Amino acid sequence: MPENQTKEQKKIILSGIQPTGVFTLGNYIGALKNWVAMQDDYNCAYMIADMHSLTVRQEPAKLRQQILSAFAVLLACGIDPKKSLLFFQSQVHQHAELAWVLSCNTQFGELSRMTQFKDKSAKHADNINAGLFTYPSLMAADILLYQADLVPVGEDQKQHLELTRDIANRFNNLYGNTFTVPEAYIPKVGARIMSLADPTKKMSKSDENQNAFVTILDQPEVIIRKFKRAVTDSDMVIRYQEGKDGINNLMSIYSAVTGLSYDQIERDFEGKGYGDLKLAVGEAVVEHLRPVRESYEKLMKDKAYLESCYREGAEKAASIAERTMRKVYKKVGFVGR
Ligand code: ATP
Ligand code: LTN
Repeated sequence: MPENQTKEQKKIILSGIQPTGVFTLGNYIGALKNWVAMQDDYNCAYMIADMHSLTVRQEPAKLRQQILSAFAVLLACGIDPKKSLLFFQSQVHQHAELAWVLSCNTQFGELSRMTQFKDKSAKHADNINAGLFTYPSLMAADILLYQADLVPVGEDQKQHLELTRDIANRFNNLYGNTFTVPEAYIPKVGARIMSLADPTKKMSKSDENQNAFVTILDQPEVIIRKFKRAVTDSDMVIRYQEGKDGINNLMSIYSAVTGLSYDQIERDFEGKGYGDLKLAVGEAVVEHLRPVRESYEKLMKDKAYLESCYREGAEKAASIAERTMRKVYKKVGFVGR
């Protein structure tokens, strides 16, 4: 990007993350690290998707703690509130407002085809609520409110993004040009970090098995222990190749945190065993996450600073969102407010 490109000319990025647990190394390598890296080249808006997390039953006191903690983690990872918009979804009322209008422009059949809805309703058969079903309309609102050009998401969210594009195009055709039609942005590195307990499954913060994931805030000894226990295979050679899911995963984590190529890692570990690799990965992850955890601990002690950041974030976000919302209400025929 040319250096003289102004803030106004940069493309707009929006992404969100649900505060449903402590963020994992998977969230960090697959999403947060890229969010931080994109701040200089794009106009970024990052959101704690607290409203989305209500689609699954949450305990209120715990949720509040997780939301605040998630905000501090994003700051600790390097999201800079001077460069990027950082806010809580629930503090910008336009999200709920636009979600309603968009849900009236989303078809039952479209929502029924969403694989996340099918998966989550199977998993939470006792609570298949309307929010779980209309979740993609709220996600579309998050994105379209900010006229985002690009949306960094993982594979699992691509279908929701396709639907967002369909909704935006439909609305634009029906009411005249209103929304930027966004594109998915799939970051190059760290696409999928796998579970340490079952390397054929994605590492996920809601996994019931605590040994399956490392969180950004785990203490060094916990990180080392979890890596020592990581499931591998019965082979002995450290090589990145098909069928060696456990070793491939360890190598991809090691590469993500050290910047070393697979070739280099294979050379460095020639003649060494799996135990050596596990320890080296554990130690590299500990060192990589140390400054994040230390900064997080400081931030959590300064509630006044956190509050000033999220208040300001919500205010700035609302002023952008309100511009879109006025346009939308006018287009659909409401009397202006
Ligand atoms: P949950 O367990 O609550 O479903 P999750 O840990 O799978 O959550 P999400 O909140 O769905 O994470 O995802 C947040 C972001 O982190 C998304 O951009 C997603 O692509 C990314 N992400 C999540 N897990 C991984 C992973 N294992 N590897 C790489 N990226 C990941
Ligand atoms: N559904 C996403 C979180 C999310 C999001 C968004 C991502 C909510 N709104 C808008 C990108 C853009 C998830 O569960 N990972």
